[in-house]
Amino acid sequence: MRLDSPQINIMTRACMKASRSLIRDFGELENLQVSTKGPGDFVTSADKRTEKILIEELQKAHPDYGIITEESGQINKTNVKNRWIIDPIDGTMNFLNGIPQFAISIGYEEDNEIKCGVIFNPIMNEMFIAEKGNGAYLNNSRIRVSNKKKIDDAIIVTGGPKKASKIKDKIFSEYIDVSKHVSNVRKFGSAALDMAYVACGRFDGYWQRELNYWDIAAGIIILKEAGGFVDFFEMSNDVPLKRNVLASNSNIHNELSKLIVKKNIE
Ligand code: 2AM
Ligand code: CA
Repeated sequence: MRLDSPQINIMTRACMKASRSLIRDFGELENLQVSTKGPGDFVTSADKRTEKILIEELQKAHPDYGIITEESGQINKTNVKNRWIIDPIDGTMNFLNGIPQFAISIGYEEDNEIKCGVIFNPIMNEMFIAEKGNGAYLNNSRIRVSNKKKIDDAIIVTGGPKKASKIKDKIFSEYIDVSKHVSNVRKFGSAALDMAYVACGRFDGYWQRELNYWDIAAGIIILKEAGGFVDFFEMSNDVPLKRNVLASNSNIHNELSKLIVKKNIE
């Protein structure tokens, strides 16, 4: 069985439509790498183009829903009951450098809880979808988190610090600590895909600080429905859209959490 509720259909249709222009733009980048202006401005407009298509498609179905997006901020702010959370290109730096590890991410939130999510890597043609209570899928197959039991054997993915981060040293020291206790740590550059990869067992766990809600909204439900655990640690109530995320299979969650959270409480 694959998910086919109205909400999921709206989200996947929007994703497919937006991905056509995104794939074209990704192809164009090859020519721009050699131009003097460089690809920076082009990527910004690819981001905006993709977001515009997503918003148009989602609004066609539900003009009244709230929308939180990376590029345009908030739309229909007063509707906080039903909201789409959109990241048009998650993994922008990969996209910019011609690395096919990026995705469109859309979460659907109802009464402050994420109910459905879609993460689509258009280059690999991999679509991760989930709906509360109905499981998580990669294309047509049900997915589950890995069954790895020992943290020493785990492959963990992470991201950051971003350039402007004020806690770079803390993040690097965390990276060293985790590296010492696990089989390997990787950095792939797309928070949405990192979470999706934990959901389908390619990685055993993931953590990252200083993310925005749109980076992870869809990933939250995909991970949960795949049997994973998701924590937001050391969150500040002043900045509700900012998140520190820790996600993994249930076997290693406690140990991974001890490595990261305990020693960083300020
Ligand atoms: P983005 O590609 O949409 O910017 C990379 O480690 C991951 O962190 C990506 O998912 C990236 O999303 C996200 N991220 C969020 N804020 C960032 C920032 N200021 N700089 C770099 N990556 C950021
Ligand atoms: Ca992002």
